Amino acid sequence: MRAHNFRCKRGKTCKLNKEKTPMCVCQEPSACPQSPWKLIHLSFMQVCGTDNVTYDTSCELFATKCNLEGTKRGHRLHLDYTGPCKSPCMNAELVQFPLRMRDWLKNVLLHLYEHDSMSPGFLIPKQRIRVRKIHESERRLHAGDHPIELLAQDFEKNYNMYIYPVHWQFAQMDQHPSDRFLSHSELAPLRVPLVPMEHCTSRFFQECDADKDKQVSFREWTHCFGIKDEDMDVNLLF
Ligand SMILES: [Ca+2]
Ligand SMILES: [Ca+2]
Repeated sequence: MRAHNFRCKRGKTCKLNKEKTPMCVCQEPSACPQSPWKLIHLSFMQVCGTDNVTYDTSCELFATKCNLEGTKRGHRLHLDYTGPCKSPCMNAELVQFPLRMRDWLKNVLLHLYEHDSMSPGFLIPKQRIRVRKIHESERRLHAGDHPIELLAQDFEKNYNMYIYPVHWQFAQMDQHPSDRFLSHSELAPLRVPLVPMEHCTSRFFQECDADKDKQVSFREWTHCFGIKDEDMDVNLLF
């Protein structure tokens, strides 16, 4: 293989050995290209790792992970979100997280439904029928920044409206592969829209993984959002 079309995975860099054969070796974090912003003290390139350490660039994070290969710390280290690490998630915020997220999921679906009514293509027919029921309900809590008490109250009163959104989000993410388990990388796309609450996202999903097998099963997911066992329905995933 020629050196110029040889690619290494993140955290590794290409070196030629004595036989002039290219090989991938761990990159030295200090050899990562410097963020151009560092000079003016901005944090656009910074990322926060699951170890709650701010890295100047994602290159530094992946190089660090590579150098820790085979260790527990290395195995656990992933890119958590872009930007410097936020303050740790407090217990009181953690309790609020599923309430806010449940409400947010419901509103995402309702928005999709409204767009879909104007120009179809956002939802498949089965989904449209399910969301129509939520949309038609007179009692729905309108999108907005509601106090936690109101969100908790609404969940009790209108519990049925939240069942499908929780299923829908699971199915959206469970695609690589579709095995009814969410891996860390399947959960990753959810971090982006959750920016304002992101400092609780990791802790929430860590605690969601009740049996600590590093995957969030369908059951663990629905439990985390307060969906009862009898309302878990694999048919809603399609
Ligand atoms: Ca999966
Ligand atoms: Ca699990």
